[in-house]
Amino acid sequence: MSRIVSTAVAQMGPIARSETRKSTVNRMLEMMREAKARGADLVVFPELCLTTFFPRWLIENEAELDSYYETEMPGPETAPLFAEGRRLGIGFTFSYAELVDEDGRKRRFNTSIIVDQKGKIVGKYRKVHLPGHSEPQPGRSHQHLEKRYFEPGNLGFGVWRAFGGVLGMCICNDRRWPETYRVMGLQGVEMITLGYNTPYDHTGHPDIDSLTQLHNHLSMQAGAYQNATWVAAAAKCGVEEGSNMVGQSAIIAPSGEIVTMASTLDDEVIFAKCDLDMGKRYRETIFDFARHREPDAYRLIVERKGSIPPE
Ligand code: ING
Repeated sequence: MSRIVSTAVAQMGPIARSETRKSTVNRMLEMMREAKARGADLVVFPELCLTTFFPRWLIENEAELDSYYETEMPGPETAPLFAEGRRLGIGFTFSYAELVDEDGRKRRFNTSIIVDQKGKIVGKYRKVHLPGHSEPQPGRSHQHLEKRYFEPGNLGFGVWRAFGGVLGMCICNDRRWPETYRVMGLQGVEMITLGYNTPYDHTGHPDIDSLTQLHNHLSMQAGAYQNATWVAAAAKCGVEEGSNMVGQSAIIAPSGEIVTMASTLDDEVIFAKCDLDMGKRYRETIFDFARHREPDAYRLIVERKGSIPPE
C-alpha cells in the first residue's frame, strides 16, 4: 500500500511593503482552500510570506524592523491559518521572521514550521545559511541584508514524523548547499518543504544572474536525487517593490524529476500526489548510504569552513 502525501505548493506573487498581514493571510487562506479542494493533505507556502521581503532594505529604526517579525506563533493575525487548517483538515508549512527572547537576549531568526491537519505545530526550523551581507553594499539597486537581520539557525536540520512519513524543512539559500539535504537524508527524510525569495540580481554578475532559474532547480533536483527525497518548493516571486524574483515553484520527485511547476509569477497553487515509497528503491540501490558512504573520507566537510588550496 503506497504512502501518498497529496501535496500542494502555494506560490505567492509580490507582497507590497504596505500590504498588511491580514491581506497576506487572506491570500494564503484562499490558496489553502484551493489546495484542499484539489485533495491536498499539506500545502507549502513561501519563505517570509507574511510581509514583503524586507532584507532588501537598510532599516535603521528598530521599531520599524521589529514590525516585520512575529513575537508569537500563532499570533492574532496568523491564528486564522491554524483555525482554517484544522477546519479543512489540511496541514501547512511556511517561514516567518521570528523575534524571541532566548538566553536572556532579543534574537531574530528566519523560521519555518510544519503544522499538522489538527493545527498543531509538529516541527520548527531556523534558517542556517544566510546569504548576502550584514552591511549595505554600494552600487546595488536592492540590498540583501539577511546577515544583518537574522542569526544563523540554532536548531540544526531536524526531521519529524508527519503525514505518514518523515518530513524536513529548509529555507531558501539552504537549498543551494548539499549539506542541507544530506543531514536530513542521514535521518531518513522522505519529503523536504521549503520556500524562497530569490532576486535575479543577487550577485550583480549578468552571466551568473542570467542563470538564476537554472541554479534554482539544479540545486533542488540534485538535493532530491542525491538523498532520495521529495522536495516541495514555494516561491515568493514577481516584481516586488522593484525587485524581480524568480518563480517556477516546483514539486520534485526523489528521481530528481520536476513533476509539476508553476507557470505564472502570481499566487498559484500547484499539486502532486507524492508517493513517499518512491525514494525507497533509490535508498536500496544507488544511495544505500550504509553500504556505500565512506565518512572517514569526508572529514574536511565538518572540520573546515572555508576552502584552503594546496601550497
Ligand atoms: N535568497 C536567495 C537564494 O538563495 C540568492 C539569495 C539569490 C543567492 C540568487 C544566490 C543567487 O535563493 C534567499 N532569501 O536566501
